[in-house]
Amino acid sequence: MKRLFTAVLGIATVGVLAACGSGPAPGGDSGSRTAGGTITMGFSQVGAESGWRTANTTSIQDAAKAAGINLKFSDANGVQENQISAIRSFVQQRVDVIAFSPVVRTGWDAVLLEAKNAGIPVILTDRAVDTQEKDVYKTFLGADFVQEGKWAGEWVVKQYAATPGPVNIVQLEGTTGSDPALERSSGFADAIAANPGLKVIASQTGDFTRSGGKQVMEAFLKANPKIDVVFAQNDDMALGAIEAIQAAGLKPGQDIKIVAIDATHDGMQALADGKLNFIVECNPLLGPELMDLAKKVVAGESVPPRVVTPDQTFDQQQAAVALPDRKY
Ligand code: GZL
Repeated sequence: MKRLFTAVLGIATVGVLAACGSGPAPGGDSGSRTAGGTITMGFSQVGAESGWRTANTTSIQDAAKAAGINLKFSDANGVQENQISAIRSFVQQRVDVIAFSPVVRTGWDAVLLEAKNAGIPVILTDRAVDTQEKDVYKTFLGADFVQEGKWAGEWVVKQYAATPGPVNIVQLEGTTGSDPALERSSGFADAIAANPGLKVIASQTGDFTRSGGKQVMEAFLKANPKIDVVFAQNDDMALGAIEAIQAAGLKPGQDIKIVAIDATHDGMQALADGKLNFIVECNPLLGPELMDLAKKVVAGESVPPRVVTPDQTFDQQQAAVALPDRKY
C-alpha cells in the first residue's frame, strides 16, 4: 500500500523576527549582500557519505543558482568540529543567512549563539539539533524520521503477521547520535513493540555508508545463525548488507528480507531487482524550499518553525514502475 505523507507545515510563528536577530547586526551592516540585493548563504553540509547526501548537495547547489543566491558551501566530511568552524567562518564573513545539516544532534549551543548575536539567521536542513537556547534558528526543513522508522516497522509487522515467532531482526543504524538514527530507531521500535515474536537480536551503526553496512552485516552473519530481516536505516547500508549476504551464499530479499530508508536510485534498483523488499522514501531534494525559506528569513518575514517534507513508500512492484521517472 503506497502511502503519501503530505507535507505537514508547522504553525506559522507570529513572533517579531527582528527581535530574534533576523535583522542587521546591532550597529553592523546587513550582511555581505551586494548592492543589487544578492543574498549570500553559508551552507555547512555533513559530508558525502551516501547517495542521499550527494542528491541533497546537488539540490542545494542547483537551487541556489536558480534563486540567484550566492552560496558559500562547506563539506564537513562527517566531522562536527569542521561544521562548527565553517559556521564560525560564515559569521566572520557576515553572510546574510546560514543553513546547515547537523551531523549529530548535540553540541551546537555556542556556535548557534554566536550566529544569533551577530544577527545572522540560521536554518536547519535535513537534521535537527537539541538545544536549550531560545531562538537560535528560524526553522527546520526536513523529513519526519520517526514516521519513516514507523513505516519500516509496520511493514515488518505486516510481513510476519502470520508467522509464528521468533522473527530475528538485525538493525543497521545510521551515524551515532544523528537525528535520523535516533528517530528512525525509536519509530521502528514503537512499530514492532506490540509483537513479541519480532526480536531485534543485534543493532549497530554502519554510519550511513555502504562499506559500514557491509562490515557490520558480515559480523552479524558470523554471530547469528538465523537472521530473518535486516532493517537498514539508509539505502547505502542496505546495499552493503546485500553484498555481505550474497558473499555468505544467501539470497538477499528472499533468504533474508531487507527494509531500508531513502529511496535513492541504487536502492530502488535493488528493490526492483528483488534484492530488497521495501523502502521508505526520505526526499533529499530540499534545495528549492530552502532557498524560499532563506529569502523570507532574510527579509524578516515569519516562517513556520518546522517544515516537514513529504515521504512515501515503495514495494518491489512500485519501485519498478517509479524508477524511470525518479529524479535521484
Ligand atoms: C536523512 C539524512 C540521512 C540519510 C542518509 O535526512 O540525514 O543521512 O537517510 C544520509 O542516507 O547519510
